[in-house]
Amino acid sequence: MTEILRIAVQKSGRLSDDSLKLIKECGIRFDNGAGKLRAPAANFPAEILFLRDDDIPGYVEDGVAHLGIVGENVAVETARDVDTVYRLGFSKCRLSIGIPRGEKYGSIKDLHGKSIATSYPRILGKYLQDNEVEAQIHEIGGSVEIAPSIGLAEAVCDIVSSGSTLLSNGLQEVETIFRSEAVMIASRNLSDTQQSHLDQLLFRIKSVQAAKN
Ligand code: PRT
Ligand code: ZN
Repeated sequence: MTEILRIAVQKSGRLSDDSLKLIKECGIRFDNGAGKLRAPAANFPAEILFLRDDDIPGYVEDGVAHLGIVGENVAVETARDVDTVYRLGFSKCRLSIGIPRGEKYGSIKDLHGKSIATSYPRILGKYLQDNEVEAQIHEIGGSVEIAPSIGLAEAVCDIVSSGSTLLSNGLQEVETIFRSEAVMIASRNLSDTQQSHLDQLLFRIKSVQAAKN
């Protein structure tokens, strides 16, 4: 059983730069040459794995990786058995409902009986259930915002940051159902040694963040 911490970060995408920056700011040196999928740390008992973000919670649950950095939206949607140990404050976004621009909207109840396209069926399903709204959820993997204009669904539920994607697809944001930021997740089966490496890492992250404020 290895005693180092395997830290899974997104290989390439919106989380990648800030995840690596954070690890470097914690004083951990590693060589992330192009195309590398794993990189041992030079001066900390850790190894960095570069993965697709959607795969990270599963790897952490299985203990293949011990820590991971993902959007909270992905952590919650995948519903894996992992602990969220720290909120990292970057990659902030929201999961919102969008409907065609110009359509009237009073409340979430207006979606009763409608169809909604999303890549987040679990988070959306719970929100609808909590609000006693019965709607049909169409799960699609991406390009969700196109769904209303091609007649696939009457509304969408997708990640929004600036709002320009909704706008350019003729949609208006009418309801935010979840607010997200990057989080650090951890396996529930860490050895005592790994837990003490994690405690040390969290201490460094807190120090880095305190220095910025
Ligand atoms: O390849 P891989 O599977 O690893 O990456 P990915 O394409 O699934 O994820 P990526 O890199 O797009 O996003 C990673 C994480 O960044 C997400 O899970 C969120 O937690 C966070 N994040 C922050 C965002 C955005 N902002 C964002 N704007 N994720 C996606 N978007 C997309 C959104 O889906 C929509 O299509 O950007 C569009 C909306 O942006 P605006 O600015 O036009 O509103
Ligand atoms: Zn992804």
